[in-house]
Amino acid sequence: MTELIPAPRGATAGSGEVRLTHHSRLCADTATQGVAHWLGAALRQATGLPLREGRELDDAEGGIGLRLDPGLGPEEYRLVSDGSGVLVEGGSAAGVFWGAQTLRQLLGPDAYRRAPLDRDRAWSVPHLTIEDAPRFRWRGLMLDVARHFMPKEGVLRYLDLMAAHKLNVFHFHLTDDQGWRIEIERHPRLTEIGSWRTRTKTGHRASPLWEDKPHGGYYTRDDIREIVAYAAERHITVVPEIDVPGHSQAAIAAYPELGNTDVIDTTSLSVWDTWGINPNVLAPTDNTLRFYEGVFEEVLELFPSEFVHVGGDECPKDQWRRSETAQARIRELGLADEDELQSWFIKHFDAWLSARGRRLIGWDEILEGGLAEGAAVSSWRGYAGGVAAARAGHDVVMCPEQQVYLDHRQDPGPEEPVPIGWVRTLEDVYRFEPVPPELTPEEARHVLGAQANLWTEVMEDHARVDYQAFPRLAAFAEVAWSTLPAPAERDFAGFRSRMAAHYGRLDALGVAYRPPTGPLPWQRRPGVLGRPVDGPPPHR
Ligand code: TNX
Repeated sequence: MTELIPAPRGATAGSGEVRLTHHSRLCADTATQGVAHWLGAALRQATGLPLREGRELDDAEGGIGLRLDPGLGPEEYRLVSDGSGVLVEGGSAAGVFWGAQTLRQLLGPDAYRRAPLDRDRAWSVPHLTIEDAPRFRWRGLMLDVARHFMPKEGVLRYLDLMAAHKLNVFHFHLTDDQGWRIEIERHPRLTEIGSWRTRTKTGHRASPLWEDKPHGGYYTRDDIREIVAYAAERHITVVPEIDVPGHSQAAIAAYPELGNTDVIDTTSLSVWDTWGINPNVLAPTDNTLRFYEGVFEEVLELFPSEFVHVGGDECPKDQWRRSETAQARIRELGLADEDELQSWFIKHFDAWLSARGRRLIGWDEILEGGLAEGAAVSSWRGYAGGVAAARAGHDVVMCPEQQVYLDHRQDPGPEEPVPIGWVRTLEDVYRFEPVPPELTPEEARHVLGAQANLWTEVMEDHARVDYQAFPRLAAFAEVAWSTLPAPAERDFAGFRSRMAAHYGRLDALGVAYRPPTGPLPWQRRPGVLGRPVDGPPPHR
């Protein structure tokens, strides 16, 4: 019952239990009313108990009480279940919310259902005390909704799944070569044209197979507002990503003047229908800068997050080398080469965002050619970028593809339905260490935390996303939240035995995870197309 994931810092078992009944109340102080609302709604639907809400904690006697304890750290909480009921205290509403997540786990898997299986069953929380706080303040999940669109309902569901795992940053990858997914009022063609493609490559880059069916969709401004508000109710920050200057073919298909028109006929480009690194990148012109300032202005209106992600990854420089316009810009700015031109492009948006009180974050390629002061880095090509950035005083989010790219297959077996060669097992994820040992304690303070990334080239629907995400996201959550020993000393067997209970929660939540024994018949997809198992990625 107390097989919690992620594992708490400390737990002391008592004897006895708190029974929740039709008389039990849910009482919260003013600062934690929002948490009480969330918890009440979740538990009422699962249990059928009325759990009447009140403001006076004394009224909670025998039930559930929530309140702030200013003596605790911002996301820290204490949960005490004893003869007087269950009391969850936190240093902030967020801390109480994470404590409420723990409480839900303590009630057993059926506490995750949307309707009671049996209205007469007993609900109880064992007597115990839990003291808990996260190791990192950035516990992220990136979802790529560009390669395969995930309708709004699915995104809200992922926010619920994140909350259940105490993850608190949703990195929303909204644009890419294969689709533009956010309505921008002043540039309507971005979604009119850029959100649909006529067909899709099935399998990975080298696959000869296609699905000849239009694919697309986008979020309206109100959809985005709803997603951001829903996340905020769950103490999750949404960090939007608009990828520039590479990964932009969908935008160029919509507005051909954004591309390198002196190198290719950009009017012939359509939203990309295959995977890989795309040569069609933005032109480094004033027109492009003004266009994207307009885009970011609307993005800032919708997303209150401190950080705004500008991508910056995988921007081939070939068109810039051949473009007279790009070369003229290099000369005019006195830059050494095309890498510095990319850096100039990113620095422009760094200054633009800083002037508006926000901070830029980008993939580690933004380090090449010099990084703007104050910018943060998502270190994806391994640790090196993150180490260099932290040493140079930049904040870092660690998301190396060698461990936390959940699009990579999770088992070398021939039945694995994922056409990507590299294997990242549940244990690999569990032994992921976000802070590289070579950093000094001072440098290590720049590691804001860790993030798992879900790129969706090979995940065409919900079930595929679930299959890739779980159970590995549970291991990742423990890495990001819990204070674990060094990778080699981590108790993976213990984690796996706690997972036995956690699979029950995931079942109740309807998560189509990869079963511990391997793919079920309907999950298999024969014909592995892609790079060989364990073949080295090209950039390592
Ligand atoms: C690299 S990670 C990419 C993505 C792909 C991913 C596939 C990053 C910044 N760029 O565009 O989807 O590999 O694993």
